[in-house]
Amino acid sequence: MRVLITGITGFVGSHLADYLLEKGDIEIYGIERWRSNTENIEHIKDRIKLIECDIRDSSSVDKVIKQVKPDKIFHLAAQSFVLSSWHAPAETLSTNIMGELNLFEAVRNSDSDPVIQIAGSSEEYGLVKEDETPIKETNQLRPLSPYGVSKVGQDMLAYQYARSYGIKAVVTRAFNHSGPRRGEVFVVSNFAKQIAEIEKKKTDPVIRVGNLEAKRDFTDVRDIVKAYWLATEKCEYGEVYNICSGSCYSIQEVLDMLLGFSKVKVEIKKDPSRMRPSDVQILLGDNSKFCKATGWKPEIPFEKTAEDLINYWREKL
Ligand code: A2R
Repeated sequence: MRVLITGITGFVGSHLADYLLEKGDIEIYGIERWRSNTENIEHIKDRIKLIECDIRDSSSVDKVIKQVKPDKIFHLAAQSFVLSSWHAPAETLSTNIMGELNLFEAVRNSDSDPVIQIAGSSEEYGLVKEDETPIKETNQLRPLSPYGVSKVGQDMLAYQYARSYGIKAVVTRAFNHSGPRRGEVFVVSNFAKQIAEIEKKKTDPVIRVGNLEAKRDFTDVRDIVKAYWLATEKCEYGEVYNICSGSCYSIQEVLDMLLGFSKVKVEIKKDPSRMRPSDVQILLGDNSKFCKATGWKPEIPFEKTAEDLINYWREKL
């Protein structure tokens, strides 16, 4: 089987490649840009094939599809950070929506008929009312960030291409996920890195934080990539599935958990630059549709994810 992973140099893409290599019998192709940081895939570089491609460039996406002839595509490439989307809304919308459009058009104009997993997000739900949790796939989408809007666009495009052209797209709406290699701009990883830096006396014992009240539903990235694989094996094309643990922690609780793995004494300081113009207060998902379709259930407790992440930063620093 030939699998193409867009975004293979990223957090989820690199874990997915690890998982598929372990499964065996799969040829793995990934795209990279000339300025991609390939640190996350350094350990597997001789076991995968990388092709240069920017998903915003339709002709290079065309070439990749014609060259690889994939049986499955995991479309993970994206401007993935919510906070950046406020500063770069046009880039977020164009990378995420136009990138997917380029991929679908390339598949449509080729002889390949791959199953395509599209990485949607819980951010699509945005404003969620008290009586709407745990959130089901049928919940109204009220995105509260340019990133959320871009993911709604990706989601709708997948639906339309599945219905109009029979593209075998499955949309996964993953809730928060974390683990080793998570980019330092993401909250859990950022706290873990700050703690590791304080332990190594690289900075003053002060942790800078944004909104600590927000509640999020966390899953380990290693469980998430298994779910993405199952989505391509067992889910219905043109359908959308929540992927989440079904329980949630406030960001304050996450910070306390991380601090519990360390002996440092710290001061907590609010940093206004980490606050968003509008924030989603609670994202707690209902994963029953996906679990029923695939038999998946998350196996790694969040305490383990948090501990592995802090150890990752200790080693990296
Ligand atoms: O920045 P790079 O060159 O290392 O590649 C990133 C890739 N990417 C692109 N690839 C091709 N053309 C582009 N214009 C382009 N822009 C970004 O997407 C990297 O390999 C990946 C993003 O990785 P992370 O930021 O670590 O995101 P993560 O957490 O792995 O998210 C995967 C998917 C995304 O669709 C998120 O929006 C969703 O899951 O949550």
